[in-house]
Amino acid sequence: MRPPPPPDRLREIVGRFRISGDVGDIRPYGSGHINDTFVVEVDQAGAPVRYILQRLNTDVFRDPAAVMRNIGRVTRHLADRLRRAGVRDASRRALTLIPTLDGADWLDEPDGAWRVYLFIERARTYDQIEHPGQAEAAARAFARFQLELADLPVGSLAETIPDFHHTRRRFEALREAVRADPLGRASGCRPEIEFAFAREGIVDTLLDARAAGLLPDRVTHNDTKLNNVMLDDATGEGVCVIDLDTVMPGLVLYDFGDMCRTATRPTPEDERDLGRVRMRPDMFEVLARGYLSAAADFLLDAEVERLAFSARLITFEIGIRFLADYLLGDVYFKTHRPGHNLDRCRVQFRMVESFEANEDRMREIVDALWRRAREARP
Ligand code: ADP
Ligand code: GN1
Ligand code: MG
Repeated sequence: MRPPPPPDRLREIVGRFRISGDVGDIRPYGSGHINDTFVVEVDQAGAPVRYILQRLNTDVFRDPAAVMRNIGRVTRHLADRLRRAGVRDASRRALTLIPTLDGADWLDEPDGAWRVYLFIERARTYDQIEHPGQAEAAARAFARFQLELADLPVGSLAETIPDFHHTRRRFEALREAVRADPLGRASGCRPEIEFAFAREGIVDTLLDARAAGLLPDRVTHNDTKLNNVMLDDATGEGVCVIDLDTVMPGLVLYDFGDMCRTATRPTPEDERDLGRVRMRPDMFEVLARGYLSAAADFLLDAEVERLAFSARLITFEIGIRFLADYLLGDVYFKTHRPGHNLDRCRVQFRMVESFEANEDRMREIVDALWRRAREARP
């Protein structure tokens, strides 16, 4: 992982974007696991204006030009749609890239790939769910996002991380990490390794269905955790989907599953008191309702049939990624304490158990909502 950039360097970078006014404080911001994010305060003729400055993690995103081409396409596509629809607060509803002095979408520098976005004001992200309305709002926003990108040709976007949701490859990567065990950590997490190995049977399920032509590739977000959508402070509505680095062709099921992973759990992702970790069926119900309210128009039966399962699969996949990273010495996800990735893995595995125990009920909920949505169709 790269050392944090010194303050002077941040100021110099900001100076190379088309930002007018007097630049004030630049501070680290947010709780993402991948990129370096900063808030930039600017005084524009007496009006306080904020921007988000980000250094893309190029260890994770090996082709930053491809990432930024995707993001340019997606943000412009969304902005065009919003403007055509006459939406007045369009710049709060889709991310807006600020160009560099040369008119580019980003800066390619030896210390990283830099970009600046307008700061979405009067809205915020949540690391953990506080009430069911947030699950519904977040799911509706992510579904709308899929819907609004449905007319963008799938082939027009690059795969920014190859095999990002290839659960089989993620599983084999874990097996390899356990075998290599470079830091001797495997002996301290045998129960977690056994938990993972005992569930190999699920890893090919969606891959097989996709290979059989049952599940279409669509433009999807691929990182739909709760803190990647901004909820309006006043209305609670999901105003803007953010963190677009992994928008690429994929299965809608990965997006739905990751919403369930993060928006049905009443604790942080790294909760140490595992007794508190569980999926809440009431949260799942409103989440599924919010998702189907916008996605029912384009989903296929084959996708809907797998919605409940997708929660368990994606939570397992992210759990084994945390476990593999712990074994390899915490080289991928940012960590803030010893054993952090193992704590995160334990929470995911606890959630997998909870999804397993509730899957029949989750299916019933989805079936009932889907029946109602189909009856309401013209
Ligand atoms: P990461 O890939 O590291 O998760 P994100 O793009 O999700 O990075 O940004 C990290 C956090 O910064 C988000 O969770 C959100 O709170 C905040 N953030 C990102 N973009 C904006 C924006 N345009 N306006 C306001 N806050 C933002
Ligand atoms: C990372 O960037 P962030 O923090 O939103 C990760 C996701 C994981 C998530 C787990 C590019 O998301 O895949 O699901 O952490 N992003 C990348 O919290 O690997
Ligand atoms: Mg994020």
